[in-house]
Amino acid sequence: MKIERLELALVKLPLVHFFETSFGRIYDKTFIIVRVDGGGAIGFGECVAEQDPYYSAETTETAWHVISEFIAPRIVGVDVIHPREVFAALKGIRGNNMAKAAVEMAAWDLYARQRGEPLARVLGGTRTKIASGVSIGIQDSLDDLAAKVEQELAAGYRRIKIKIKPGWDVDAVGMIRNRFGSIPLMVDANAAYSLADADHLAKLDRFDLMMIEQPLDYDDLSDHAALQKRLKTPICLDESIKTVRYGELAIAAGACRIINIKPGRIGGFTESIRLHDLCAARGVPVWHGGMLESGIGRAANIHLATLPNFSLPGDIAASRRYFNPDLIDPPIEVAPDGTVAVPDGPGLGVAIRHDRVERATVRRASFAPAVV
Ligand code: OSB
Ligand code: MG
Repeated sequence: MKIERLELALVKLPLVHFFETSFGRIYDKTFIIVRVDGGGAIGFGECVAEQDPYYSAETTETAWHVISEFIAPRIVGVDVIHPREVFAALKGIRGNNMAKAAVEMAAWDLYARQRGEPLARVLGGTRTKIASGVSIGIQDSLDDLAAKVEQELAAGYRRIKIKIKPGWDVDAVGMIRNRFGSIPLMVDANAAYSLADADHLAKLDRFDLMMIEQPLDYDDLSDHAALQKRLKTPICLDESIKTVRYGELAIAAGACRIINIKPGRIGGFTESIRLHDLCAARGVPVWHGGMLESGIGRAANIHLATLPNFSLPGDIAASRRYFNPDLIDPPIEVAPDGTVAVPDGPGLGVAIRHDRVERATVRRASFAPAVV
């Protein structure tokens, strides 16, 4: 397989509803779409780096820089036998996993389309539908939160996750338990607490949550291990699991009992499969995270989530919660039973509306091998 050309588009889209986490509120999303051409086929990838370095150190601009200056020269025009070699071929570039993943996942899509097979199949997945959960941001009031929870339960989602931060935690969870009973419920703190808050976080134990996601620092493992000893609620790590190696260390340290896999965070599909397999071997369940992706990145997530150890509902919800219209048509829908069907066409298996991508594009770049 050879990538003959690589193109980048920086796109900006308004969100249907603002999204607020412990690190801030956003009203729109700016992200990079990667296109790779080879052997008469085209593959697409979406970079999950955000505009600001608040979830992770990477931003859309660092990803643009690293792909343009360092990844494209190592990948474009070079023979790689299989997309699983792409991450290893980028070993000389430290970190920058979101930039690497966007290109690696586009290469997987290209490979699958060249073979005429759905991405799920080439990744080794087996499911034809996946269980879907929602991530509900911090709202302006508990009444607004209650209205959101009601709406998402009515849509069929199989679990509710709410974002928490100091001042928006125990009362919000208590309100949901009071009004909605024993629904599958979890919280995500996006690193908003410290170990000094352990007694406060232990107040969540009585609500029988599925898990608490990333309560402590984005870079931490050892404080999470100490916290897990003091909590009944399982800890799930997101931000802290930057690589497969960190996943291994976190499990060994007892820093978490569950892991959130986002291919962007750990460098793409190949590394995600390695982490998935490692967790399966250690008896640690995983679920697929989300980064408010457009239909392009969302479809990629759906395919990966067909692997067997994705045994908990993921943050892979319907397009209409994020963008209207989405960059794909038809959009991703959730069925009344809270599942999302896996597209069965070649590659990502969704129809990209290139006119909409075009209209949302604020900058582009193109890379081809130098002509000799
Ligand atoms: O922590 O999982 C997170 C969105 C942006 C950055 C970080 C996170 C999230 C979400 C959204 O929770 C999940 C979704 O795509 O619905
Ligand atoms: Mg998270």
